[in-house]
Amino acid sequence: GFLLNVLNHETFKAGNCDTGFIAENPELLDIRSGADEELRVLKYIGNLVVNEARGEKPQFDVPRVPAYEKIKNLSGTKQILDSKGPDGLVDWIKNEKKLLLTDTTMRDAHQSLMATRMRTVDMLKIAPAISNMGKDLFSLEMWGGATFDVAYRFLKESPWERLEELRKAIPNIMFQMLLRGSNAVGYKNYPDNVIRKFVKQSAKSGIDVFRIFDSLNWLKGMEVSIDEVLNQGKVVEASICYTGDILDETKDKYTLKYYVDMAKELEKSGAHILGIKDMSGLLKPMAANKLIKALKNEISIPIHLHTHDTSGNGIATVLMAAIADIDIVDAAFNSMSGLTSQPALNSVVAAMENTGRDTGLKLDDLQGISDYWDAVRPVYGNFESGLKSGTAEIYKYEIPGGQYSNLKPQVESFGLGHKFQEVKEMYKTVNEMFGDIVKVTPSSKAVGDLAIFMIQNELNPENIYEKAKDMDFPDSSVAYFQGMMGQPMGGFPEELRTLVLKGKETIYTRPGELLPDEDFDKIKAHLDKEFNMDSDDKDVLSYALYPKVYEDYLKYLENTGEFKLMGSDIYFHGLTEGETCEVKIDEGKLLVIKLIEVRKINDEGFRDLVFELNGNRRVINVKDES
Ligand code: 3PY
Ligand code: ZN
Repeated sequence: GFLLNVLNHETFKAGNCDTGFIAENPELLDIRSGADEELRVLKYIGNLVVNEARGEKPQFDVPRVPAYEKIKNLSGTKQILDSKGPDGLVDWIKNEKKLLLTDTTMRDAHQSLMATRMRTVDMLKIAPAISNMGKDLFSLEMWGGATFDVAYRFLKESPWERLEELRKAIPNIMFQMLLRGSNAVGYKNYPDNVIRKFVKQSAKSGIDVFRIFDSLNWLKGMEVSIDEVLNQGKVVEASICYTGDILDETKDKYTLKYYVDMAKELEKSGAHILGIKDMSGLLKPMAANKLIKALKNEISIPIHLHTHDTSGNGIATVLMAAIADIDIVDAAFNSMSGLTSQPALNSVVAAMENTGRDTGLKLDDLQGISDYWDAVRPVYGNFESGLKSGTAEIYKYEIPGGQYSNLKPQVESFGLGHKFQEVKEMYKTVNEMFGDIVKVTPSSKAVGDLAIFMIQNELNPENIYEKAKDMDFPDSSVAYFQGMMGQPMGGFPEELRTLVLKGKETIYTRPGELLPDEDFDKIKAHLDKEFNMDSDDKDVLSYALYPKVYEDYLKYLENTGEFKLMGSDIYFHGLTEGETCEVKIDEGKLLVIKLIEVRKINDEGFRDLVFELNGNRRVINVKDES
């Protein structure tokens, strides 16, 4: 690479270099920013063109950052928290008449609409505008949930870098994450020292508000994370996961009393804010009004509502909660809202204008940001679920928004695409077989995986005990019945537990009490040796949470490259013949790439691709996998 860099350098070509030339141009010695890096980019695009996009590339609008006036000394909820601490922040919330808003676009909205695929570049570009025009937002939910894992697994980028870069770009609005209690940002319980280290590092990297939940509403599963967030001096938003329907008097499991009792327990645990996490959008408008009113009478900490718009009733739920004096609600910029995502933020702002609970946010400003996301979204179209309208059947199926957008591809990957409706019916059936449980990551995954397994093997609640006697159940079913996701209210159904576990034991204590501490020094030594790196706490944590995913990510960077600055239209769709694009490979390093021609496949199954790169002709060959 080095020689090519030098040979291609303008000064060298012009014959103007003396012995100081290399010393003055040290970047030429940097292999990763040289011709090797250029080749990696061409290979990445070439592979997309030949093997994925297959010449069909839609036309995309360029997402435009709206014009705004830079405000000097921007100050927002972040400064309130930093100067007054969580208790001071709580006092401030209590004195606010405004309906406070959290924007979820950079976390739950894309998790629920486009399988969590939004890339950091698309967030960073709009971040300064959000910092200015969204300065009166309560918080931005922009991390946690599935975003951690998907960043490494599918986007090949670091979630930590996303957090830290956004933090720099938005210094004034609180950052909020979704933390799955003892499951952190994963699908299983982790040792306590992993949970504590993860919380500590997340706080250090920029998270202010931790929305903590347990997938079975089991308080013990939240204890360690709550305690560690308190240790870090950050905001504990302890959450109840809402399921069922408190308006239905014939149901006696998830009643108003159940939620009020849990809220009181969470307040006692030291929570600064109570979260109501309506992950599937089951909280009907009148139920929201009733629930918030009751909670307002029984607890004194502020309340923050999170819902999904799957039924189409989301805005009504938000407004009925506002009437009942909810303090904070979640919403997403309009172009990223609705359906399995959150209710529409701009519309909520409009609805509250000139009322006692006016949000103080400016609609014109918000429109500019929404327009930006509107242009970003089509690039991710392949990851959308195809749901076109709100659906009231969600009240029957009780599938979380984030899972809904993933379930279809998951079902398709088993070759059961034509049986999606049956899988949804089976999801409901499995929930009943489990004894009607709270369904949210990871308990929802246990239900979903078993539903698919049952359809796949033609099982039903009647024949399963005979027919599946010798079958290995999905890992998530086994983990669930082993008690590794915690304890469900009402216990495990005995016959099903025995069938699934086949002699394995169930634990009835907190898994963290039994799991041995993670050996972080050992992980560091392993990473440093295997990957020739000087790993830091973030690397070590990523490995502790997802060893295989993290190693695959590191190997990908080594073997294929890092394309985090490449525009998403190119990253997902490549180029068509005759098209030119600019690819940033480093700050201030731009490649202008034109795809001239895709040649016919040769006898070895390769195709030559002719590019022009910064004006120079380059031919690479790519194996055609079709
Ligand atoms: C998550 O855990 O990622 C969720 O969004 C659950 O609703
Ligand atoms: Zn959600």
